[in-house]
Amino acid sequence: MSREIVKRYQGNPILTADDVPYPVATVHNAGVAKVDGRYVMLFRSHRTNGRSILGLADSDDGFTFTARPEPFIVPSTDGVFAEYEAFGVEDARICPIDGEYLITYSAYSRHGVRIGLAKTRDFVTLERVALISPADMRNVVIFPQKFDGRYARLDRPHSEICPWSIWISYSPDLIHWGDARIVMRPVQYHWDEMKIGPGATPFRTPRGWLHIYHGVFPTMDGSVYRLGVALHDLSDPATILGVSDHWILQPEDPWEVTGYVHNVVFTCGAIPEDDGTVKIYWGGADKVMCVGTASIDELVDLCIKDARPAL
Ligand code: M1P
Repeated sequence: MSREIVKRYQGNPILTADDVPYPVATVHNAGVAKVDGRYVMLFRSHRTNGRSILGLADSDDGFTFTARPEPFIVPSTDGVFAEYEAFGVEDARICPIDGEYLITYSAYSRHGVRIGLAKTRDFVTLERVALISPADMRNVVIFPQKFDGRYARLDRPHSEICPWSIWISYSPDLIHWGDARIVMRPVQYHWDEMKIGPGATPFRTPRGWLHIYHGVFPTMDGSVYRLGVALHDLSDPATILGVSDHWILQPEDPWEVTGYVHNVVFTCGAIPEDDGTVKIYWGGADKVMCVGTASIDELVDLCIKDARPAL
């Protein structure tokens, strides 16, 4: 089924460690933006010490990417960012809003993992804004629109009582976040029963905000990471209109089944196109980058016509 919903690009994988002109062991989990008609990919790479950095690659068509000569985001050496990024920066998401690009990323240190926020206008210079979560938070995506004057984000706190669910919170200034509530939980004995997490930056459709997320199922052979899809109300993103009962993509190609971490497809970016399709980008087995296309209408239909409970 997943092969029919997301059509894999025949040239996958589209970017690997061999394509990067500095030493890295992996290329995966990239945020993607369309900038003046060109595609910019902000990909994660493990260095050979196991810690991660973020690099850039550019493309005219969204399929063929060329990596830039230097990494774009490496652990900071300044002040509070240096303290909380010492173990690496991971899994960036890009949100285009108000003429600039907000970048959320996981910041790792001996204090745990939390979310950093940076911004750029041109993907040449970068300004770090703030660390915007406490520890034990990964996978934050910001909606590319304000709601009643506030920014909104999907985030992924974790607790023993309610493991790895998707929450929403709001901010007047991108720095201070609150008014948090849960919007979506894993479903017991379902393909996403172990954990779920925000994936690609949500994008607007006539019927709602489409959010492609990841869900994890535990097996005797390790965890399987798949992608699913949820639809949020256009004016109130805390309201979920539907979550597809089915996954839309699962590890099938050899570079998704075997790699740095086996059986993983993991998205941080998707680009809606004018022809009614969306390009979905995913890391394969935490080692390579892949892309596929899907019909936006079909994804929305899946959320509405064959839904599982959100909570
Ligand atoms: O190895 C699979 C993924 O595991 C983590 O994702 P999550 O926190 O949602 O379980 C992350 O380390 C992610 O980068 C990785 O792809």
